[in-house]
Amino acid sequence: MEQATVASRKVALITGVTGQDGAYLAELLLAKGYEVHGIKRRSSSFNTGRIDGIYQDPHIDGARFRLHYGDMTDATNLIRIVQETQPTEIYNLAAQSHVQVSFETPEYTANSDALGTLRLLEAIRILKMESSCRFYQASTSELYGLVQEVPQRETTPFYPRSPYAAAKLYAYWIVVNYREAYGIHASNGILFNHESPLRGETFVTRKITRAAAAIKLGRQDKLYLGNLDAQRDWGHAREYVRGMWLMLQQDTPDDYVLATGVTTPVRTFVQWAFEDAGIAIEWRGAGVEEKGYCAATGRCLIEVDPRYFRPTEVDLLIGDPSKAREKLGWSHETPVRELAREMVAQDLIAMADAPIAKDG
Ligand code: NDP
Ligand code: GDR
Repeated sequence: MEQATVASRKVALITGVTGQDGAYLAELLLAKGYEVHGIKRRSSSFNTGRIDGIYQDPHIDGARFRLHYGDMTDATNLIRIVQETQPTEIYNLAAQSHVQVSFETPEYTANSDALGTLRLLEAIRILKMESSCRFYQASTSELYGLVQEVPQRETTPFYPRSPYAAAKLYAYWIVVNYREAYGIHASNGILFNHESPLRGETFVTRKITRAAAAIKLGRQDKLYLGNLDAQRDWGHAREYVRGMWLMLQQDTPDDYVLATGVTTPVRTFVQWAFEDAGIAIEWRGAGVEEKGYCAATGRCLIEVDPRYFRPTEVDLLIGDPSKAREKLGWSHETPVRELAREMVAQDLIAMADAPIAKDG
């Protein structure tokens, strides 16, 4: 970078850059002229598929996108990366983000999602960057958990229902505390579910759109799902990362809900996705006996498998994004029905020669 002053430098550090949101955010910030640094984990296989399209060869002059090996469980590594990159904005998106998996790996989830957040905030303090570096925390509608109030807003009480949500609750409050204690410009984005063609394959929307495409193409026989009655407020990830950036452009840090204000049962999303793949579904039975049949052939294509039920479930999420609309000027654009259509269209292309998902 040339003679940029501290005030005009735009340097972002994104943890979780290889994930769905990280990929969209990196793309957005590069388009805005930022120098973007991302932390990726070492893996035995390639894990940069979502960001390959924006990769810049570091050997070429003027490259503005750089990746660093790191992990949220390694404090010294995080401190060193923050010191080396001197970011003006940190977006903490890295997390063990799968709710069901968190019941199986609760300690690891707490280490990466809760303590990982603390480690980054401490890096800011240790390096005396409290006034030069802003901080975004990927908080979640899972904090609301057991329904206390609908729609859920910034003032709705939290009641986490999984090890993931409990870890994110710690992260939420440590961000608030470091803001109040040390004056760090740190904000929580309480984001409701957001999806896209880049969504991880074991989250329910993508599992459904991939299966609808694979079944249509004759590459899969059946889709097994868990709780079809859960309701989620699903928006488009590309629009939500813009909200993250907006939060860090405000004069004062704060916490904001990003949501669409519309909720949809999992069962309806299944119906839409199969419809978009050209398969009309008829439902028969109820509860664990419920099955989805192809209306044209009578073949059973969808079956409930209790293995996918969670020990404690979040039944209903519907967010009120009024504060983000009024203070940030943010609102969602893509309705969930259109989102399902986009995801199925992409999966019909991708599934033509992709391997079939094993589990989810
Ligand atoms: P993804 O699961 O797609 O991405 C998670 C990212 O975190 C990946 O890059 C992953 O790396 C990385 N990661 C996981 N564990 C570690 C670790 N120990 N050290 C370093 N990196 C790690 O999540 P999303 O992009 O969907 O979500 C981004 C964030 O927003 C997460 O914190 C999630 O909990 C939160 N959130 C997501 C919502 C959503 O609907 N998508 C809603 C609300 C909050 P790798 O690629 O190697 O696995
Ligand atoms: P969620 O997303 O738990 O809301 O967390 P997910 O897509 O995993 O589940 C949504 C709902 O669908 C039900 N469900 C199934 N879920 C999965 N994964 N697989 C299935 O087969 C299945 N069948 C039914 C679930 O029980 C649930 O009710 C996501 C993650 O991105 C979090 O990181 C983020 O914080 C929240 O969204 C907001």
